[in-house]
Amino acid sequence: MEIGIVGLPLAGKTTIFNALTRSQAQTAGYSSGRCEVHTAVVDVPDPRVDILSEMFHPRKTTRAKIQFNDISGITGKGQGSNGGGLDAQVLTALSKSDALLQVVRAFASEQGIDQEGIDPQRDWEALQLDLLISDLAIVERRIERIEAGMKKARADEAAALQRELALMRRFAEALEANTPIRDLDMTEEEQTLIRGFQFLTAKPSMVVFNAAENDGHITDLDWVHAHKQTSALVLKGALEMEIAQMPPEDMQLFLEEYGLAEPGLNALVRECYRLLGLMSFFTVGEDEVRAWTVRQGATAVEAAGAIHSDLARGFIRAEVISYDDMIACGTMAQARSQGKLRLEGKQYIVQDGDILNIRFNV
Ligand SMILES: Nc1nc2c(ncn2[C@@H]2O[C@H](COP(=O)(O)OP(=O)(O)OP(=O)(O)O)[C@@H](O)[C@H]2O)c(=O)[nH]1
Ligand SMILES: [Mg+2]
Repeated sequence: MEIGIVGLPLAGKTTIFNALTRSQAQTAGYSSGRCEVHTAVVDVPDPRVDILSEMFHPRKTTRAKIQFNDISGITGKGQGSNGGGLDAQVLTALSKSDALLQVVRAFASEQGIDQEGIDPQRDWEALQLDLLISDLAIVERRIERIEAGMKKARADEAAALQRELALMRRFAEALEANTPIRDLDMTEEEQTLIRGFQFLTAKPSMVVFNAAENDGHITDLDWVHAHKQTSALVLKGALEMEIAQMPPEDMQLFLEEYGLAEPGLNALVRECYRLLGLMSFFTVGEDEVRAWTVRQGATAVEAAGAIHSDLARGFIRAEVISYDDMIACGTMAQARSQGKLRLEGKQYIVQDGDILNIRFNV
């Protein structure tokens, strides 16, 4: 899973990337406006993994992971540094993202971009416009190609092209009215059809308002939540970066002092995970306690496949216990004697937090 961090120049993308990934990428004194990409993989914070690890004392504890890509180079002026649409490099980096983390400046900038003051809604809309324009260009090119292709298409092909044309025209109309593609109702067939296009406004989006340390007054986020597959939260980027770079002991003290249970970033990472429609199941044992990622609604055999293709191929049964039952029982032996371990078949729908043991034979 990859999340692309995007935003206008100097919105604090790299600051939030550093906080999320404990990296030390250079934050900007000024913006070059060029495309630069920083990449890092982070653990998904999950207290359940810590608790299971305390219970089983494994040699190794492995968390679920998400990759973040900090992508600069969107200008918010309807053009890249080359003057026409988004830079090819930016577009490539964005296209392979499964979701976008949109950073919006809500702090007073010292970089001379603040003549017009702090206006998160204005900045967010400027960012959306770049994404909308990029999608519209792809849609328009596709419409031209379909129209050309229809002239020489056989009857059976023509019907499929006709359907796609109708969908693309619907997208064009929506995008021209500033509506992101993810707001539209689509059938499953239509969703499959558009997957290859990697439309930017079709990607689930997490909007982060990067607020100043002494300022918590962004409260109205309804205008963001009005969009589908869109979440919003306020984060103090500079402060989070400081916290993330502290030694663990200092971090604990600092959080206590401010009455915080955990860094704000943890909630952000979890929310990204949810927005992507993902969940975790666990495997436990003396060797390893591990969180695995599957999409919500995955079956037992799909979960087995996430561990190893052999486990899916030779799947016999899954031994399943819910996280809560496991905690209540305390040990696997107790769970077994209390009959809390269930045997489930291939089609069992895995629940978030299930602990699985796959029986297989290859
Ligand atoms: N006061 C304050 N300053 C911040 C905050 N976040 C970022 N900054 C400052 O804003 C400037 C730009 O931050 P970056 O994180 O480099 O912004 P960026 O979006 O990565 O910039 P580009 O990559 O050039 O587009 C830096 O000087 C940061 O120190 C914040 O939450 N509060
Ligand atoms: Mg940057």
